[in-house]
Amino acid sequence: MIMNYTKVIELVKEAKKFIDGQSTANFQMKGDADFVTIVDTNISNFLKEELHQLYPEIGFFSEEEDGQLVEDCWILDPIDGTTNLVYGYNMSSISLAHYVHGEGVVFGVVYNPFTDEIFSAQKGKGAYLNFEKPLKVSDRTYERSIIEFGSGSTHKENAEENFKIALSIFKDCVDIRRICSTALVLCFIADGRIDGYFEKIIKPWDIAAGSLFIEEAGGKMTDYQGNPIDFSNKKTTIIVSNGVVHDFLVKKINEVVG
Ligand code: LIP
Repeated sequence: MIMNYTKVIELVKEAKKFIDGQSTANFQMKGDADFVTIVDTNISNFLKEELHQLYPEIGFFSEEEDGQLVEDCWILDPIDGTTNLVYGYNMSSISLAHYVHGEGVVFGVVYNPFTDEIFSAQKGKGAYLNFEKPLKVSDRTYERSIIEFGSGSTHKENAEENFKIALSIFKDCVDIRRICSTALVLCFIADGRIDGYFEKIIKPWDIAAGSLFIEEAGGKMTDYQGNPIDFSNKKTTIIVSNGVVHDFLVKKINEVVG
């Protein structure tokens, strides 16, 4: 099948219209500290419909429905960083990947509607910011690194473990960041802005598109044990890095997790 990914990226950009002018008060709770906005639902419905019209044979696996990973499918997070959106923090993204069984993620786009930055990649063809700037991870060692971590706001039972790991890493690196849109975090690592990230529970739609940027930009992504990520697993642990600090993160995490 010949894919027109340029058209797909245009659709993702068009979805910004569902964010513009929305009140930050327009949201519902899915659970403790877990929000779903009308924006998530509208973007999900819009992209699902448009992509289905373009490619009816490609399946759909997204945050707002309880689907499964199928042989050939789109993996969508309509808004990654929903809490940020609800609070007007202006750090959220739309994340879309095309996954093909046996090949993995073959295309990804992450769009930050607040900065108009578009991160995109096709497997084996490099990853780019705004179609021009090639993405490349940093070469910083852990002593010079900045590390993001997911606090797990919807799983407070893991708070002690998460913050113990973060404290241990914080003492050895330059600083810790909390961007809080994992899709954007992966873009930032791929673009060399920060150097690593870990989170105890992450979903496939948060990381699918970004995983291709990490691969194309020379970084590394594994679970806490150092194994490759399985996108059919709806709750995986994750470590992403510039490659240089990966062993440091695996070691620090497993000293705590044991
Ligand atoms: C969120 C992430 C955030 C991560 C949370 C959550 P949502 O996604 O992007 O960075 O720490 O675990 O998954 O729910 O805003 O799409």
